[in-house]
Amino acid sequence: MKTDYIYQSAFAKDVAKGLTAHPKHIPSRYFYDEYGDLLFQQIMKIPEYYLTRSEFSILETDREKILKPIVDLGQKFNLIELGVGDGFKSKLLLSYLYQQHIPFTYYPNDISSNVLDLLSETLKKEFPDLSFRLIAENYFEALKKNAWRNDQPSLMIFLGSNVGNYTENETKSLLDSISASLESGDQLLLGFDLKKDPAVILRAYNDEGGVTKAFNLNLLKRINRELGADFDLDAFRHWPVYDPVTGTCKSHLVSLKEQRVFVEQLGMEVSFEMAEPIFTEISQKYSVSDVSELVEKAGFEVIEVFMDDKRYFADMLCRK
Ligand code: AVJ
Repeated sequence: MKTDYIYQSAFAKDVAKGLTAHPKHIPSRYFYDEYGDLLFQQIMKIPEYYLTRSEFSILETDREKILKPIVDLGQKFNLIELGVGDGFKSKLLLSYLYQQHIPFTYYPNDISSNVLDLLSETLKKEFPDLSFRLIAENYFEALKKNAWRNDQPSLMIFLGSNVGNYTENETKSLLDSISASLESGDQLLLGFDLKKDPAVILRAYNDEGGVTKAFNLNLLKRINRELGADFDLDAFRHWPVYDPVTGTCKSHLVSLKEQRVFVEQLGMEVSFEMAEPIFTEISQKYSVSDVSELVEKAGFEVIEVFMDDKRYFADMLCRK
């Protein structure tokens, strides 16, 4: 007889589902616990991980042009940010608006309440008069609750190629939800990583220093700690792959032997065959026309596309 466990958390439920699926998988949103947040902040600084620096340079160079259409409406507006993280890049936009005394309310969202607490401290220090409200939810929940709905226009920003963490169908439904949460005339700034030399892409997910490997393995560490599992982290290999046909970069943890892992809180033993993978993350790469098509299907028109000098990364400004 099979025992039915009532799982405590969404994490427990998703891990139970993912480790009994074929192929096994763990959703990438679970990277971001306290240690994972720290590792991701390190990743953003490693030489191979060009994404953050590329987007930073776009926002630094073009922030005035990017913000002009919303500022030109001449009204107080909502600046809603999905997946803010440490806000390192967003602060370029915030500081521009703040210094020009342009009125807006900031709604930073992240799945990690840890990262939002840290952000809240730095916002109060750096922008003492800024009005902001934290939204600690996953994107879909945040969009559904729509806590920013009022009669002001909105600019929603979704930076860092966070949109790349989804399958094509999930991306479509995420963009539909974004569109549904906005009013006609509202704007969206969407940051995405561009297709480029596959060697450059693969190195970004397989850095020499092994930070990305630690980030990936942190999923198993988290299952060990939060769900009482006994994963041996040395028995799994970090294995990213990039397919230049589809533009999909995928990360895996591959079992280096036949092994069994016990997950106490799930009352579950998980067996791995030799070389069996756990699929952990998608980081989709796009062409500008791929993304134009996606946003247009979700009911947006493209206003302008901003790129860095190397054309590694793009921020697309759209209007609903
Ligand atoms: C935060 C989702 C944009 O996919 O590039 C970095 C996460 N994973 N290194 C990405 C990540 C491995 C990152 N995003």
